[in-house]
Amino acid sequence: MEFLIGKLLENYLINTGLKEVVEEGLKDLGIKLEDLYEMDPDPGLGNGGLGRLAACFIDSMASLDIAGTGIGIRYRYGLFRQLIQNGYQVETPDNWLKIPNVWEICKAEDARIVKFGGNINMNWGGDGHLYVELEDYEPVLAVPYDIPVPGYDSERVNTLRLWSAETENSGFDFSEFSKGDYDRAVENITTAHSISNVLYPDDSTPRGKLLRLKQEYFFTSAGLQDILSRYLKGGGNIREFHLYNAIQINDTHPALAIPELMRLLIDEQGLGWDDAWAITVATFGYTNHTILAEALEKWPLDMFKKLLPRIYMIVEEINRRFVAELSMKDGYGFDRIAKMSIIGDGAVKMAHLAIVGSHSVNGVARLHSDILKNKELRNFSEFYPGKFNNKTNGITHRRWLIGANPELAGAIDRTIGTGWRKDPGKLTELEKFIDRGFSDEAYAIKQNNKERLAGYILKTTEIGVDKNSIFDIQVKRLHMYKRQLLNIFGVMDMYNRIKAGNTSGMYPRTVIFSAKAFPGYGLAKNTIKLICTVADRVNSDKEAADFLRVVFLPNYDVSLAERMIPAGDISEQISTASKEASGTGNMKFMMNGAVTLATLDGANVEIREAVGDDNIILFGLTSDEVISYEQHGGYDPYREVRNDSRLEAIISQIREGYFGFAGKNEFTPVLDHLLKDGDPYFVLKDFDAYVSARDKIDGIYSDRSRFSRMCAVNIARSGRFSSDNTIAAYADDIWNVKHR
Ligand code: 26V
Repeated sequence: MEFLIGKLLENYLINTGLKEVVEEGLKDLGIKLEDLYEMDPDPGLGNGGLGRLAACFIDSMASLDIAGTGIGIRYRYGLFRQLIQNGYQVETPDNWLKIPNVWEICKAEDARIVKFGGNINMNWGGDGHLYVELEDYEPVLAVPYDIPVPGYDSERVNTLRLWSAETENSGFDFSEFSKGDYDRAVENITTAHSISNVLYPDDSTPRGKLLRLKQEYFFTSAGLQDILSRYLKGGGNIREFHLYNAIQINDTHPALAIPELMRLLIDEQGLGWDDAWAITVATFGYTNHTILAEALEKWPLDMFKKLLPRIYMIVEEINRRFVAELSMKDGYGFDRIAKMSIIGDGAVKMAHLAIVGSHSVNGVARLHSDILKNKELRNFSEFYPGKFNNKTNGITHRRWLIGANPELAGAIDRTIGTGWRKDPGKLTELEKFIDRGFSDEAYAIKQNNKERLAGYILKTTEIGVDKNSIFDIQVKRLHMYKRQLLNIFGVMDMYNRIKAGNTSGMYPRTVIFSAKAFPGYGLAKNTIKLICTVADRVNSDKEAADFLRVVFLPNYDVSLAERMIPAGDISEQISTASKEASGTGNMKFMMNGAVTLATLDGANVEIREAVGDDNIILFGLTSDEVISYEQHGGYDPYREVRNDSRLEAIISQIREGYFGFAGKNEFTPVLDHLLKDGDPYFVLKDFDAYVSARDKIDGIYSDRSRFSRMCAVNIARSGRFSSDNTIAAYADDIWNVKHR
């Protein structure tokens, strides 16, 4: 449901190998390629890591010569544009299609009808087959727009097919128009269009929820109809569908594809249930991207039934058979079955549907997959041994190294040749050159990138920063579990030390944040305001100028990530252990030679394994410790504060407005979260360890050769996090498809 593809022109030039020739040609015309890049829109058709992962994956599939299509929605408005006004996040629409998108091709001839609502008409044919038809439904026309996805140094060009919601026969109601009701005359058009209007509308209201469910069925139904009809047109035998088609569902957002394929096989192709089910399960794989309970999709039964009556019938039957199967086995009593049921507590549980309807269920980093298997989804992994597996995420080195950091890519070419561009595993060949000039060269390049970022910071925020300070960067969605709050607490402590004249061993530091908060997530927005408030105070204090600068860059998106990541010295990956499924920003920073400051969470665990304890800075509770606290009702944050005078100072400073605030009790939400609500993400508990880890960095950074060596080791060992490896593993283990 999300593809956060970023700007395309440069990616196209890199993958087709045309960059140099185009650059030369444009030079003759007096045009700079960079100026063209500026004009290319950055389609924000995703929220964060999940959507960006999908974009890296389609790049890797094309580059590994795997025939594959990305299926999504052509949102009229992408994720909101974020402004920061007086320290507050303000959301404005991202009207990215204002200028026509030159990279898309409308394939009107491939349009499909998606049916909502209606009544079911059933009758038994003389052949013993139950014929089911939908009547009086609301038809919505799904029109595909294709975006080409060329592989790197490959003949293959795959497709990202994004569906737009429109109406059949223009949808204009002439009789209403003639009666003079002009609003009614276009009502159908407006209702249909609203389906592909915006990415993830707020689903906290019943109306918003319904719209999201509509979006999910809209693109899965259109996508599945498309896949099936192409297969049949190409002469495929329906009973061998699963041998030639693999469908990977990216989180549960497209999980309706499972009952939709059942519907198509049974109602339209005339297959019996058992055959259809065998084909369906063999076709689907499901990737889980989070264990946070609030992000697990559950649809209220009445809404589901009304919007998708035939799909609901099929889900009920899938569940009936699943529950019957469970009850045949020893050890599956009423309680356990109730917990595993697809339908329960008045809702359809999409994760359960996805697990039952797929032959593979994977997490996105080893730790995450282990937690799924042994804890969150234990009931299922015991019932389906062998279904559960891990596929650690990856990133495309083409965008995140070759594209985002051309100077570093050039230095790597000069050091080990260009073979790594096609096979990023070869980056390990850098290892023997680290102490023979490569680490110095990479350090110098980082300084240039920092200088460029400093220019951007000055231009956008009017804050002057020093490229010789440590660039300590945290960029990702704003979420309490990601703990931007821990970072800003560390900053406040550093500031207090400066004010107390206690600066021995302190190295100048620029702490940089960028993050969007979900519009309805009050605590996250309160955290942004706190960061901006602290930044204002620190940056306007001459006494702090030599040691500390704090920057919040507005509107984090793929393009801003490409500017920031190559300029990072320290990559902040500080989520509460067990909460971040994988993280992929951590890999992007590593590949660009930043040192990770990390908890043992998500893929940080595997980054540590790759670089060794000497080349990463670890701190904080482990996931086992966090889980154990959670099982014993948490811990006492008040005690933590009482025992640490630094925390006491910070908490009372925030409360009393020492850093400034607009109104009284401005930061009550954050303070209540930490104290009254028991600090569910262990910010106060990990504070001491975090501050010590940051102090340790000061010592390391001031030893320039040691630090640049660490950075170079990170670059050299980052190849294993190329999404080419991840995709090769999906292809081998789940899709059973050959690749380059
Ligand atoms: C769920 C919902 C439900 C309500 C509407 C908004 C919304 C938005 C997103 C989600 C699913 C969130 C899952 C997710 O984004 N997981 C991230 O996936 C990344 C790629 O695997 C991974 O690196 C991150 O650690 C993980 O948080």
